[in-house]
Amino acid sequence: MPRSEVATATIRKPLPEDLFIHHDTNAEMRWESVPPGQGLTPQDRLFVRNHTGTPMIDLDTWSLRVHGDGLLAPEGVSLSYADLRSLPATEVTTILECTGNGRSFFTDQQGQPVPGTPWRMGGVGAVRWEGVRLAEVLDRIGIRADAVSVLATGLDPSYVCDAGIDRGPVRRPFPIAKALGDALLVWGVNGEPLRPDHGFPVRLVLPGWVGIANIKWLGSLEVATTELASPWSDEWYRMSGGDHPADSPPLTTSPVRSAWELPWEARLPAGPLVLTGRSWSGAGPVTAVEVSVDGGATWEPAELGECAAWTPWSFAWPDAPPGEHALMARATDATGRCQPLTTPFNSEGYCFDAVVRHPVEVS
Ligand SMILES: Nc1nc2c(c(=O)[nH]1)N[C@H]1C(S)=C(S)[C@@H](COP(=O)(O)O)O[C@H]1N2
Ligand SMILES: [Mo]
Repeated sequence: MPRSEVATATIRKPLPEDLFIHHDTNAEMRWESVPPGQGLTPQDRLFVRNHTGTPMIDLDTWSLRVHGDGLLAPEGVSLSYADLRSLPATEVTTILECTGNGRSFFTDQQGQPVPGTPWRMGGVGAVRWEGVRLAEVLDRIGIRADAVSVLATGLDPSYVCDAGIDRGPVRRPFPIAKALGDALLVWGVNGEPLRPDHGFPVRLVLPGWVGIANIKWLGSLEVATTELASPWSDEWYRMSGGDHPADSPPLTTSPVRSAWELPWEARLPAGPLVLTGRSWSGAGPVTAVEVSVDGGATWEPAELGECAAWTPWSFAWPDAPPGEHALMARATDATGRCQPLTTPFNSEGYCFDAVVRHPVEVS
């Protein structure tokens, strides 16, 4: 469908102050609003990251164009919503997390100013997706053995950067191995239809990969026998600056991170406390979480709950003394990645995975 026919607003859903922190076209989830026992993040509580605005797409005129020289028939096909829904459906639970989640801590914790949305740790959620494996779709269409790259393009308006230059629609290529692996085209979230702000009618999901890889409002997929390019892979969403090499690859797997289910600058009563939080990783389940209440001098294991994309944990603080404290939680994932105490600088403030010092005042 022509992009010009799509009406947009920045974010459509209500963003109550007690659930969200507003950042321009984006909305961050407040961690203190997450009920400790809640495994999946409902759509009305999920963070929103929009480069432009949420388009309102008409299901009757929407179609997904799949084309490119990596197909057996390069002119490709257009798939309707009904076409996709007729394919075998599958469900997968993943973490959806913005690459810039935690960005504000580069400045606030490491004294390194970085541009971009100043997320604390709430640019993240856990979602059970319903959709079809992209491999099923490509298998039916027919791809060439030498196809290497797939470019996903959204139907939201073109992104005009600060300098006033039109960079075209939000889009990002990914390797054919991911397309034929666990990539999904999704239409459902936690048992309900995908809502406008999160990609209605169909969104790409690349499990474990940085938020930008999960293109919303999917309009086309180009399958190619050459590497495809986009500003969202080649200019942004790759490491630059600091000690990173100039040819750092586009970011893929999300880092390991943790959050306390507490307000930012929490006030707590003195005495015995049981505090909760969660840890997650793009590379696999979290295997251990340790907590420090003395600025990192000593660490104690947190008690882990059952992993559902992220791992809930609790920590008993038997004698929380009055005064100001920094709560610290560090997780290790199944691949052995452990949260460091500082994250090496990168100029866009991506992938802040260091242990956050969560301020609490006990009185
Ligand atoms: N078409 C399109 N897809 C997009 C974006 C966008 O602006 N346009 N933002 C990306 C980024 S940066 C993130 S973090 C996730 C956010 O998904 P959500 O808004 O559903 O939480 O969507 C990604 N997919
Ligand atoms: Mo993002």
